[in-house]
Amino acid sequence: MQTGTTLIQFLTEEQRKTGQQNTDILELLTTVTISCKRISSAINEGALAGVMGSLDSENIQGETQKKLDVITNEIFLHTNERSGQLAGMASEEMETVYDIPADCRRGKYLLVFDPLDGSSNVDVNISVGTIFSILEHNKTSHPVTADFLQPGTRQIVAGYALYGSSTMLVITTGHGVNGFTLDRDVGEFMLTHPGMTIPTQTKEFAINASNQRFWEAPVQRYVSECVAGKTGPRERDFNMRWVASMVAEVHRILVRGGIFMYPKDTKDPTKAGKLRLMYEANPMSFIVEQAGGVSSTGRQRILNIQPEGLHQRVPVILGSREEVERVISYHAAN
Ligand code: AHM
Ligand code: MG
Repeated sequence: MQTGTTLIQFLTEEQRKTGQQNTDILELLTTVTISCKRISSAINEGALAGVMGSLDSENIQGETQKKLDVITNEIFLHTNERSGQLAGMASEEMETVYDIPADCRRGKYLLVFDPLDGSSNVDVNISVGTIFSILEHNKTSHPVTADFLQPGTRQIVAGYALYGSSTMLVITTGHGVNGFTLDRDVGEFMLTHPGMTIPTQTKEFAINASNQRFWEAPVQRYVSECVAGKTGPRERDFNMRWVASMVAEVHRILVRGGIFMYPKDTKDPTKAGKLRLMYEANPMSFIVEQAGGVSSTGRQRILNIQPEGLHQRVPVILGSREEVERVISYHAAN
């Protein structure tokens, strides 16, 4: 009988092969995956569970919170605080760091997450996701914000769950990228997409074109050349997609290639970009690089950025190597 490989079986075997045995991380990832399964159930029930719609509250970024933003944040906090492996957590939905309650065993890791990315899509039944990143906290002190502000190169694990037509979990521990699909009958994420790699070339780009008038010259040039297609300098036609769920866009790029851009623009000069470094750009950049892609602000490798704040925003240009390198070269030439 073909039984398949569960996520934890796969990671145990990966640790054996790489000689990096670490049962603490496996325990932590077990509770992270339980959180994602719980979120998947809440999203699947949708209106039946009375979880759709917005609240009157705003999060730290001044964005209206969806009921599910708050519910999924609570699920992530309260499932993972009992893992025994965490010193603290930080999330898109909380202004400050979350200390592990006194009655829970503490550990040496920090968990940073966006519990419901793309939440503007949730009421219209379009894919959303959860993004997470695990960092080390090798101190006995209770973590403060400064302990979280580690560059993306220091991530131990990064992953996302995609709540789409099926629920998937895609993860890297620094040894490539592997995808798992939730088998609801047995309640486990099963290996379905081993060794995911991003094709180096692509004919598909993703950007919110309604911001075009605010883009900088290098992005204007790149997109206008794509749109010109066969008749322009690229001499081939491109296709465009925009889901407005970064998890869904990155997943599409991992499966069939592409370039995703949320670049720096002049729409709000106080913001360096829209997406957040710690729990969106860094984990996705770790995954993209591990799959053979490139991730940059246009001027700097995202993983090298020294964070200055938990909710810092950065421009994001990621995906197929040849296209992202072209956009970087347009920035350099500017
Ligand atoms: P969120 O975390 O508040 O959902 O915001 C992040 C999302 C990304 O998933 C997506 O790429 C982007 O915002 C879409 O922004 P826009 O609505 O400007 O197109
Ligand atoms: Mg988000």
